[in-house]
Amino acid sequence: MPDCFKSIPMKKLTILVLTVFLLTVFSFEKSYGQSSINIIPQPKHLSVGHGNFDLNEHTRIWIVHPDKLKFESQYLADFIKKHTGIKPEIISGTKNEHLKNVIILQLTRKVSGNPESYSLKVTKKQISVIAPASKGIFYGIQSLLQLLPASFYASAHEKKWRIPECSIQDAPRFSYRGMHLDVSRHFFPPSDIKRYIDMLAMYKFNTFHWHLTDDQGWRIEIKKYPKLTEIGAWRDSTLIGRYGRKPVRYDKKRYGGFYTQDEIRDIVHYAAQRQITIIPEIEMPGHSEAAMASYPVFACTPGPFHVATTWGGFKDIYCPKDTTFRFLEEVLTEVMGLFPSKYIHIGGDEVIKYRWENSPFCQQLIKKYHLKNEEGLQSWFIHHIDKFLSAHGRDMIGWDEILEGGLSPNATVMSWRGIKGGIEAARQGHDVIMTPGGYCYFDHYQANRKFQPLAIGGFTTLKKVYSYEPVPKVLDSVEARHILGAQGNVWTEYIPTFKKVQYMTLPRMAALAEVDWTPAKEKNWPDFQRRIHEHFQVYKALGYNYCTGSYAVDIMIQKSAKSDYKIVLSSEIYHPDIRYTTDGSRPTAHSEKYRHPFIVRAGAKIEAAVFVNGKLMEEPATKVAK
Ligand code: TNX
Repeated sequence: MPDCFKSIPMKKLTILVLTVFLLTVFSFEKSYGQSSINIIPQPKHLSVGHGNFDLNEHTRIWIVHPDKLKFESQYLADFIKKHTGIKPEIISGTKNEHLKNVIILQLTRKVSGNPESYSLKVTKKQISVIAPASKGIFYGIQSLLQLLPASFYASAHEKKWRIPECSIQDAPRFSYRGMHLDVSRHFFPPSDIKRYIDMLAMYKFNTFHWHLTDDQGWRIEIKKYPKLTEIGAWRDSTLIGRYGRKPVRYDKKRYGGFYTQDEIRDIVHYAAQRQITIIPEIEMPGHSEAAMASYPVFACTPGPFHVATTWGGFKDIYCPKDTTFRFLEEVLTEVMGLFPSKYIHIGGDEVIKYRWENSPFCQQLIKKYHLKNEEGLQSWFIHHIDKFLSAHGRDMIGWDEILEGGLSPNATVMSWRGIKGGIEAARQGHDVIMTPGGYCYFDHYQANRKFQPLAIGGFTTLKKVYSYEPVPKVLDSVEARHILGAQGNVWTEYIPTFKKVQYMTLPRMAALAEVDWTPAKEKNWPDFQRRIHEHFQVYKALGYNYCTGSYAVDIMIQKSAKSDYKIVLSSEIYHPDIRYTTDGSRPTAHSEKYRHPFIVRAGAKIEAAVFVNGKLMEEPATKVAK
């Protein structure tokens, strides 16, 4: 026995040794366990056990009442069947604690809980998903499916899978967790929309904001106004390359498409089963060129107008005449008939006021109603629509421009031009959905543009999305309650295919899912990096296109001693092979490999870059220690 222990009595020593042993085992379990679980978004409470539940040909799904959780149990059974060939039997009856090899889906009697909350328990004998409502059960199933390894998703038709023992208590931080898709600039058929909804469901988003109309195409069938899709859904040509680049070139190909009302009903139902509400957006008074081309009588000038073939803003917008309002109300009536969503989005963004400024009719309206100017007229327009929607039991959402000239009483604001609009609206007591360009625009570049497919601009990396905090610091606790959550926007000017939609949204939507779901203090970037790396394997197995992220190296310089500096290198990439130099020379695949922080003298010039299989992935980063 070492001398230092000789003075300790035997009993105390035994306790000490035992404690050290247990602590070692416990911490090993914890880190081992955590690193085998890759759920995104990170659950609120998660603890990991030792063993596994074996999913095999004898596994059954157990629901207590045969008439409840029908969809959820079938969804789970179908998912397992699709990827393994195993067809779990669905049985029902009173829950039995002793039953082995079952996955129990159970609604609690406690109806007061958050309907989106759930608990998931995996033991060797049973898996149970318990929740106050089907929403929670569905999210519990999503977490359960993420406990399976990526190889499960590759549909290898293996018949035995291990699910790690664990216990999860979970509920979302925000009630609004959204993803948007613009189907006007480019059209995606119903089958793609359903794949998109599948992606949202995987990450527990509960809202799909469907941008259905814009200058470049009207995409929703309206029975009373058939020209909206006969004319408005088709453009003669599409701009090639970036907007503003000279010489301007067009592809001269007719392009378009729209969703029939039957298709829309089917998609709304598909989404609802997956606990996703679809918010339709019908743009007004701007972004309406396709509607003007279909029905020029609702414009301020006689036309004719054309469905836009290029991007950017257009000056022909709805003229606020009685007949225009009748038209919009009739359109919205059909829209409300198709979408049960409490919210209806009416756009309201980027209204070019030129026609209103030059229209005697509009100027007279401004005088008649003592409006300040065209902004006042915009506000008056939006108020009218707000009143109409409210009278029909719906709530209006608009982009933050609807703040101009006074906000409508029932409006919810989508803050996209930074966070100012959101702050202002919350202070006025309005609900807000945060979607600031710098964090939530997934049409932006996500890595160095030199190495990326064409995008609109910007630079919104995965790490930046992950770092987003939706509640602005300046709000007090009462105002902060108006922040319902955050949404990712996917404008499709430069996204012509669904494969590219996936590339632009994966993995950024996973980062946003964690922003929306996980308590801020539970967010952990290095752990997210590990988990998203595992999700990449799932994407591969599912055939999803995705971006591996930014390969840029971040050089952090900290003063350590008098003329010494500590250098810390990092990258968005999980376990990157970073090579560096300290003499200003360009790093190669054979330069010093970065393993841990190192010390340099003042004046050292650090250059560092990530290599994959010896290939330089992005321009080296450079910084001088000073
Ligand atoms: C602004 S965000 C728009 C869209 C464009 C987008 C491109 C918003 C409310 N309006 O019409 O597609 O920028 O990023």
